[in-house]
Amino acid sequence: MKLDRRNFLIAASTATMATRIKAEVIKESIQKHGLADAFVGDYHVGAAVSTDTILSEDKPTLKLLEREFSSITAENCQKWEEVHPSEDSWNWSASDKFVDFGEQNNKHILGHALVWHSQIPSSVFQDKAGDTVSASVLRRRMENHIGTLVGRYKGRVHTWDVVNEAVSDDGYDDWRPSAWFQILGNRYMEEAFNLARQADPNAELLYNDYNMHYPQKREFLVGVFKDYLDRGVPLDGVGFQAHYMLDDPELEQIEKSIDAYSALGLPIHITELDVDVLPKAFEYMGAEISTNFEYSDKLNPYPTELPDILQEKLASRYEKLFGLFSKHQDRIKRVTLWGVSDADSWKNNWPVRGRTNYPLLFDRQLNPKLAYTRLMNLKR
Ligand code: 9MR
Repeated sequence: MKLDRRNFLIAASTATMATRIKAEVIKESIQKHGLADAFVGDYHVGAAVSTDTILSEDKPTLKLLEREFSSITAENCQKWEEVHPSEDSWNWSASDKFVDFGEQNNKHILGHALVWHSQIPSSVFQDKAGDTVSASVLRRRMENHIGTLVGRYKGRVHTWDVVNEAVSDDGYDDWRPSAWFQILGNRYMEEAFNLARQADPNAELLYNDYNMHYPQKREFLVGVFKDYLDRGVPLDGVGFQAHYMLDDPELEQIEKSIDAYSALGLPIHITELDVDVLPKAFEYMGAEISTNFEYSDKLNPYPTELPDILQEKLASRYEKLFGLFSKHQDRIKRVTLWGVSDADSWKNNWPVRGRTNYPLLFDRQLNPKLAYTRLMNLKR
């Protein structure tokens, strides 16, 4: 066909119409059936919710959460320094709203994180003179914190990340030498689980950590968990944070860890999934937030948009990850993304501040990315 002006206009408007119809079909199917609906037979699909989303009542993000996810995690608002900034003060505003939102929308609600070495006032570990507190004082403070926080949401928060990141980054085969460990010894962890169980006997209690695919970490934690289960420490499941890169870790490594932990009879929760698409700033692959690298343009190659080829790589990575999770759906209870859209991901600032990263399933305008469509297609 000769492409004169008239034919060109007809062809162009047909093409535009086709694109529009396609976009509308996708939009409609998204609105009726979100991601969590698509995976309903396999596991919960969740997202972390920021304090800002909750406090500013960010309608578009909340609507998207309602539609797409069946589970929500408190990204920051229940961390010690936010919810319990000093010994006698509690800040419930964001945390209460978060739980209310979850209940109103019938979500599976995740509390995060009761005992962690990070995001906790240093005064928790000190007396008024600034000296390190005794074990009994710290134990009392932990008791008060867990009892008050878990107690407040008894029967409402379904699952708690009880202890977060207790393993050392040095060799991954021993306890992290945190203030918790130094003052209470390794029993601080089981005490935290016992206290959480006392505060809400029906809540599900998890251990949560990054790099759960590392063999040394796996071996160390499998030993700890076996001992807990033998002695009746109330550990109900294992959280893999899953802060991944496009090509690291390999699926095989992740699968070995799924096998190892679930062989103990413990269900697995994928708790903080995201996929970093930017150049690696350094070899360390954890999520210890005190490490940070200096910004350079070389480390921030896509400040305005992600090239198609990487969009494709990201989609394929997500497809493979969810494929693996669904293969093990009898052992995996939940897959939670660490954030809703690329705009609110911590990955824009870690391990290098001020980069533009694209780690999640929704773009900065809250539109579904190619990775989202691929995941929906897995279930069509
Ligand atoms: O995403 C969280 C970010 O907004 C906070 O600034 C940071 C420090 O509180 O924590 C981030 O979430 C972390 C989570 O609580 C535990 N695992 C690692 C996550 C990424 O650092």
